[in-house]
Amino acid sequence: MARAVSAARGWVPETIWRKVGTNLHLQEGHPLCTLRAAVQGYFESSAPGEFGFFNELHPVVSTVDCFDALCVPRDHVSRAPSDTYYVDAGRVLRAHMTAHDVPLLRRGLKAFVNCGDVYRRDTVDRTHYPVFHQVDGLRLLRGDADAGGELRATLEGLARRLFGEVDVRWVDAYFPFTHPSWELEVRWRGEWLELLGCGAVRREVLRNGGVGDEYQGWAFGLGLERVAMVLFDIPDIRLFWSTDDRFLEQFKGRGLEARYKPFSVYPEVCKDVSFWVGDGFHINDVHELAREVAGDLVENLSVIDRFAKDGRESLCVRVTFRCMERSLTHDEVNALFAQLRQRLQNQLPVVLR
Ligand code: FA5
Ligand code: MG
Repeated sequence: MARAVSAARGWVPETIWRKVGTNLHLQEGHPLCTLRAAVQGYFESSAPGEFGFFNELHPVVSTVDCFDALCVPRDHVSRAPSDTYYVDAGRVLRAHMTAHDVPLLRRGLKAFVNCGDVYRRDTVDRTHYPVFHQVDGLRLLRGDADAGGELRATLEGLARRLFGEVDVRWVDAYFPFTHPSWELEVRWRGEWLELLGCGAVRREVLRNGGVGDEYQGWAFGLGLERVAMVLFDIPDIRLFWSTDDRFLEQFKGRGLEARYKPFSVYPEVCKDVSFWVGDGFHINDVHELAREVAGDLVENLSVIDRFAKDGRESLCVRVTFRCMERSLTHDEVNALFAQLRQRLQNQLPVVLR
């Protein structure tokens, strides 16, 4: 059974491959494109001519660029096949846009902002999706410049460009490729929202990019969906993939002022499945199978019960189905659920109860 799992994990599902090349961040009028353009416009106007912009870098990258060149430790979770989509032993679907930093530095660039689709195996819920979009930026400065001051001023300026006159705060963070590192949060409707991660680029990373020691650098990375969800009142991350005009038309030509009004909320259908788990089981595989079987008709998966008996563990997982665009029929949900049960049994180290 363990072999079946590692085969399933090493393989990028067809549903994921189909997203490659969609480039929502380049589709005029799409909320992710509007937000990407706003971020890009900010860097164009705050430092005219300084930054290069890269929006069409291919998402298949080497593990060296994605991890090693960025000093990601050998045992870091982000390298695990349960979290990252491996195309083969040496290549992945990029897990973050930072994967392009070292290659762009090697091309001799001193400041750039890049945007694209990134891929992570993750849970199924309203704020997680296996494909999402990030904007990453990096700037080199001479060794005697005030890089920390520039980083803070630039990124606070970005926060205000997007959110208006908001309170912001800096929270200490950890990223393998920057030190020190921070997250910038903005106060939005009474809550602190994580806007981006950033920091001073590690000397070793700069050297991997062929940058001489007379330079220092700062870098940041921002997830577009979470920001677009709060800015535009979008309640579910799946909506970004909708081709329904009732969604898309609400954003065309409205820039950052757009606010989404749900055209309808269709009923959910919940189903529970219980099983014993064996060696090599990873909950992310259940989330992935559910997406494989039901695509965007699956809204949420949650473990609602868990117990151990005679050294074995049992889980009960609740699967919530809902379509954003129409009502689902019971027959349709029953068929999807039966298929999910069968594939759980066949492909994962579990025994259905
Ligand atoms: C990074 O990916 C770093 N590369 C960012 C960075 C760049 C730091 C340069 C320092 C210098 P993190 O894993 O926290 O960091 O992801 C960044 C953002 O992606 C998060 O703030 C979040 O908004 C978003 N994000 C992460 N996982 C998901 C997901 N499954 N769905 C949607 N958005 C996600
Ligand atoms: Mg984080």
